[in-house]
Amino acid sequence: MAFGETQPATSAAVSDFTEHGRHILPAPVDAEAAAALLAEIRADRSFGQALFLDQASFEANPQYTGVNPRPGRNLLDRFADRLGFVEGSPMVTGALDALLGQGWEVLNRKIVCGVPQSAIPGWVKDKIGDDLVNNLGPYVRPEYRDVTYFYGIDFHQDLIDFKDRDADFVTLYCYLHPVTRADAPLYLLDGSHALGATVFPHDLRRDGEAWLYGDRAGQEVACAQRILTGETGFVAIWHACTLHGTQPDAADHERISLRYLIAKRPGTKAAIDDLNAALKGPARLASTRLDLAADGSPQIKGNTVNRA
Ligand SMILES: O=C(O)CCC(=O)C(=O)O
Repeated sequence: MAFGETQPATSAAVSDFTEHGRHILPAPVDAEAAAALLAEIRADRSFGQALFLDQASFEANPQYTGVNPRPGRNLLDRFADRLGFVEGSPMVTGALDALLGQGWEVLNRKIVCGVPQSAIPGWVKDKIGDDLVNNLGPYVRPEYRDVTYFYGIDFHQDLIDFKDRDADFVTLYCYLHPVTRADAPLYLLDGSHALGATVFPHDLRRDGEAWLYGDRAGQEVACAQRILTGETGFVAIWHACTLHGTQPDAADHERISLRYLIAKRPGTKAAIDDLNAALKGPARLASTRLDLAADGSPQIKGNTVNRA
């Protein structure tokens, strides 16, 4: 899939990616269209406790994998004709053309919800504790798994879900309403992409306002933490090796965003290739994470981003 009309290359996207591993659009995309989409999503779904399984049903058959949106079960597909404000935005297509070359394709797109504490049943809170990846999919009723629900996620690279694949794709995130410090904004570590792909959980130490990030192979970079608060229609794009995460939503309402993964067309040459060739580490890994047991359940505690 491609977004349609392409635009002239935007070199700010490439220089931002080279230096920081991310590009933040200079202005929001159409905020009215974003708010209209949000209203339709909220009319379709209430993001309260009714999302969740009861404890007995969960315990009877815990499912830790296959709990995210997938083809045929993706609420955003219902709103496909409302996405022109992102997919047709010249700022978006220009940045993607510059980074990925023409003919890039959407690997997937979905709605992501930061669930507020008030909506999470006590038994779920007890279970997730200090887990690293609080994707609430396992605890959500199957019919609502057409959205990804988070209660925070530790610093990670989006390559985490793609073992044996090059970092030849980017993530695009769009806020559908204003996101303040209380609304689980993304925390992004500027320049962390430079070490290339490393295994989750990552080697991170706080150093004053910055983070020291190591690749466990002798290299270390100091990264500034950038908190992505933003207005309705705010869009950020980041490299698949850029560390980012969220703290639990502290507001009394959910945070709703759109998340796209967008890849270079196979066999083409683009700026992302030069960028990946200049990384100080690999652009792909055979094994991307160590935090899960064989059934997909979390087996490591000690979340870092919650201490940011
Ligand atoms: O929306 C969130 O809370 C986390 C999203 C995120 O980090 C991701 O989708 O990779």
